[in-house]
Amino acid sequence: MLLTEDAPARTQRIDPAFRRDILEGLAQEPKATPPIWFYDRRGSELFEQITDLPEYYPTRTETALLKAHGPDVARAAGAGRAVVEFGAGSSRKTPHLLRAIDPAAYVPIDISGDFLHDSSAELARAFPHLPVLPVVGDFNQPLDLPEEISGMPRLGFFPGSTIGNMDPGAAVDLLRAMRRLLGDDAMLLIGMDRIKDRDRLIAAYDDAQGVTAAFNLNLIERINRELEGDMPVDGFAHRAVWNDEKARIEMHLEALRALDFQVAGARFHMDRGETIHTESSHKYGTRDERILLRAGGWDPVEEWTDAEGLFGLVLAQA
Ligand code: AVJ
Repeated sequence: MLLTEDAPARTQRIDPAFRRDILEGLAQEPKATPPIWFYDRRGSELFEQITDLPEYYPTRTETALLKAHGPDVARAAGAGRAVVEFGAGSSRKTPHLLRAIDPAAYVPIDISGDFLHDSSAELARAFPHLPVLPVVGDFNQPLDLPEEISGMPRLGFFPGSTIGNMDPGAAVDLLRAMRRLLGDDAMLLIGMDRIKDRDRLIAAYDDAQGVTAAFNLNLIERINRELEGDMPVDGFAHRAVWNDEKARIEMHLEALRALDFQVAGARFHMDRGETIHTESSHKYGTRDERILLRAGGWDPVEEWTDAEGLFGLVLAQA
């Protein structure tokens, strides 16, 4: 064999936070892992594909709401704000908002530096007069906003129903942290997915083409590759269930037979039918949205929804 072949994957550095979260999550009863680890390169690509699926209504519904109601947001928020986007990633929704409200600066915050710098460069090209000031960081941890926007009133932007990934308690904590970070004269524009017909919800997380299944199962491949795991990919199936009591879609990886495997030198066993709970996506009713915001220190001032009431876009003030 030629020695000029690509370096083997095992020379890759182990991310200590990934290792810790996965080992703790698999040792837990019931097993559960945080959804942030879905988003390696492949996972991010699969998520982009999910947003285009016929069954996955949130992205296209929210994008249409932003297009239609950008001028309403501009009227309510006024010009000259600094827009601070939480979890900006590769957002294709942002241009609609920026075009409508003509902000003084744009601050995208994201944990993935690569993604952030690519998308910031693209936005800076599309809006040549707008200062684009990316911040690489985890918005669940304390962070600082750029000097350049000190003294400017802020508009927080938290689209995509990302808040749905959090349990209500953690969601309230995050809203309060945003309130503190953005200041007393801030506003917040947030997207929240509504409670609806359960078949419609389940289809959005268990699509006919199997893209969401591939997204969920990719976590196993990532664990095997990055944490020297030997989890059998064919031993697991994707499951999406509606937990009515907690008003959330849960994604699980279910063991199709009794499984024994190792991850980073630790041994694990799963019985047949046992699952790893990989994601929760909480849904909110129209009143629930407002209660959550108030609990988080924000007063709802206006909200917009589509004709079917699938998705809510809410503007709130500090
Ligand atoms: C990115 C958290 C908003 O919960 O709908 C999509 C992630 N998971 N399909 C969501 C997701 C499976 C998505 N969020």
